[in-house]
Amino acid sequence: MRGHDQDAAAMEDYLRAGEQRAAALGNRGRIRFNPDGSLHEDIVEAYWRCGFYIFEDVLGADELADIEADVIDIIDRLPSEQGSPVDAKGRPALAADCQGATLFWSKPLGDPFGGTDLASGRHPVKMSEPEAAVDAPQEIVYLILGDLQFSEACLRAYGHPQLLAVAAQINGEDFVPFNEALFLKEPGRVASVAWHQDGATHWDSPNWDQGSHGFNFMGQLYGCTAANGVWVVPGTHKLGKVDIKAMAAAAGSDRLPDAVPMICAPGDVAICNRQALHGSFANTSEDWRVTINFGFHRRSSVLGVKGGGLHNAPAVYDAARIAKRARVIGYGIDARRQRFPDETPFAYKPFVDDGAEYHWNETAKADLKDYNMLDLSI
Ligand SMILES: O=C(O)CCC(=O)C(=O)O
Repeated sequence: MRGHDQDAAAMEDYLRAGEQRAAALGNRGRIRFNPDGSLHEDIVEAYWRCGFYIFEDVLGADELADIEADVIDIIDRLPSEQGSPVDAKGRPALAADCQGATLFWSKPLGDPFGGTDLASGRHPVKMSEPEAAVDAPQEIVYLILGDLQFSEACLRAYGHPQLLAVAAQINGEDFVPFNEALFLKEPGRVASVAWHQDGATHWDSPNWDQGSHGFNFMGQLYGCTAANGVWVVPGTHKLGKVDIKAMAAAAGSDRLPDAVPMICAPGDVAICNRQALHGSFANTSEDWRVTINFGFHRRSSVLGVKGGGLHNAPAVYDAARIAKRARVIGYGIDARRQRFPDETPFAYKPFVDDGAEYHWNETAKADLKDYNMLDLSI
């Protein structure tokens, strides 16, 4: 049996080798558009080849400061323990009055999903669970769904004109929302996310292709490293469902040999195909990772499709449901316009076609409560 030190040394080698493989992929740089507004072909090629791309320097210093302030406030307002209606200061806890799924807890450095039937068993392999410090809390929040109702700064990032333009290029100008999440990867504490492919609905569709289950943007507040970041096995988004158990068995551990880390500086935003095999290790590093995660789909992947069950209740997604959920894009665009008036706001084609207008104000804020119960989860 391997000892703790051998595993730590093997992990260290794995991180360094992964960094080198990642650097060789040629899938990072600033967001670039051609004069006609199309996304630069080098980006399009690298995204579809690898299944992910790192957009550098997307969120500016002001925006990151806003997000940091909101994240600190969110953490401060978390329930004092799972199920508690109050935070550590005795105030009503964040999300205590929400009906939708919001806070996800795990034991420190644990793996809540790997090797279980949870989430339709899509995380078949248990990740290694390093020992946490004795003074670590019993459980910590590592993931918050529906986070735009708790953070205007995250809502404004959601309305980022260049990111929405990328979404229109990848998923079509009538693209639709998926969901939003905040991953809080506290150093020395926070759990792994076991290897998985997202997507539940279209794996066996006759017209399945490499983009059927959309993508997630992953904006980085503090940046991310090989040790605390998300790892991806490049190209797996093209392969259909891969045999994760067999891959881990062949590797002899959870260190899949072809995987690469998404390495980002503060303000970088990765785009990651949801079909790509990906996961993250328990954060035994000394660095925080805070990821502002938001995904988009092709309308054709969602309209008339029965989804849900993983993030919210199952339902058939009709045009009215999609339009209602897409109002959050409108709020994001307007919230951003108010904070960054010099930017040209994104024009979302479905709003232009319908003449729909959304204003970010107190009524809209109230309207965001539990908005994620309408997530378009496929
Ligand atoms: O941020 C992470 O650690 C995992 C992200 C992930 O699995 C996802 O967005 O699907």
